[in-house]
Amino acid sequence: MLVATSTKANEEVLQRSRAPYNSCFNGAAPSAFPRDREGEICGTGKSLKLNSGSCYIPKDNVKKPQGEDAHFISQDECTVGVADGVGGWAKCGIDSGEYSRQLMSNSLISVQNQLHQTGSVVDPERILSDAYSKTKAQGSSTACIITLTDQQCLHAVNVGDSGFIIIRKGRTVYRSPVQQHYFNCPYQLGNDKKRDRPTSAKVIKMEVKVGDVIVVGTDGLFDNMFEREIEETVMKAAYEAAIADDGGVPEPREVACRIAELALYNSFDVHSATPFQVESEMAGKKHRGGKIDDITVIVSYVQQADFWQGYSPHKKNQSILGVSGLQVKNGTVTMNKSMGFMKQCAISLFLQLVPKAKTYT
Ligand SMILES: [Mn+2]
Repeated sequence: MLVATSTKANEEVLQRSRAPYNSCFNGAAPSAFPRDREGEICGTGKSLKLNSGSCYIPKDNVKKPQGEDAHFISQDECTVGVADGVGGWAKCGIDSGEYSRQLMSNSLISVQNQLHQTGSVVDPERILSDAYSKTKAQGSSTACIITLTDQQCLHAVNVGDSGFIIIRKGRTVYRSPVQQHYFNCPYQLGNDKKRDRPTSAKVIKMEVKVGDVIVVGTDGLFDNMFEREIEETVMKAAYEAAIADDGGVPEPREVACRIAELALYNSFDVHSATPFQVESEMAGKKHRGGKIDDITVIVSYVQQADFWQGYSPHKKNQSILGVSGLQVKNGTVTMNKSMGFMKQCAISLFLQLVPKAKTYT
């Protein structure tokens, strides 16, 4: 038996590992929010669900306290959406936030209408075209809508530079492509002739696995955080919750807030490199550090629909970290000696987090 004890050193390591680029997750890592039967893929006929939570930090503006981003979560229909009203309209006295908010509330109405009509099927392409045709506000907006289908695949539509990543076992395995006309001018939905239409949306169909973490955001997130920083924030939230709460799982909302707060921090940092700085350089423009913007983050876990049913709290705790045979109890991580590859990865990960851990064999 090998035991890693949670100590003050552990806390210090977690603190230190907050620095960007100082990755403590080298090599394969276990899924952050693993489930029993981890790795189950779509199309197997087993029912999956999305468990989602969000955080929105509008940029500081007394005249527009709501900012220009908008989003929705339909927990029951496993559907989420984000939109980012294009800021350039402010020059003409138009608040694009009005457009993005209408677009998202019309999207949510469309989800409910579709459900009423079809029983269970939610089609993001239809949501977007429905919502677009009903949105009459002035302005324009990017949009990204994601649903988990009955076939347990992720089905998404994306217009512009909002988007999502899929994190599997601590690594980004997919990132939705950005659509832009030119640097810093994303595809955008709007009613005037110069804007794009829902038919311009990139349609994405992806298989997902139990334990995947989907991070959806506006450019306020993706311009200020590299994928590696998002991955590490997700994994750290998972491990800290596991250690602090006897095997607990952080709420998706809590993880979304941690990501958004780091994006906010980076947005004010004029010294560190950011994705926006890299993009600017590639476009031949000079920009240092982060980009101050509205920041929207939605975090969705892919879970078994019946995951919590029939689980005693004890069993629930055992299943944390997606590695059966690994338990967190009273701040102590216990692992079985005869373990497979993934379990070994979990051990090495924990030993990096807890370098002074006592080990027993
Ligand atoms: Mn933005």
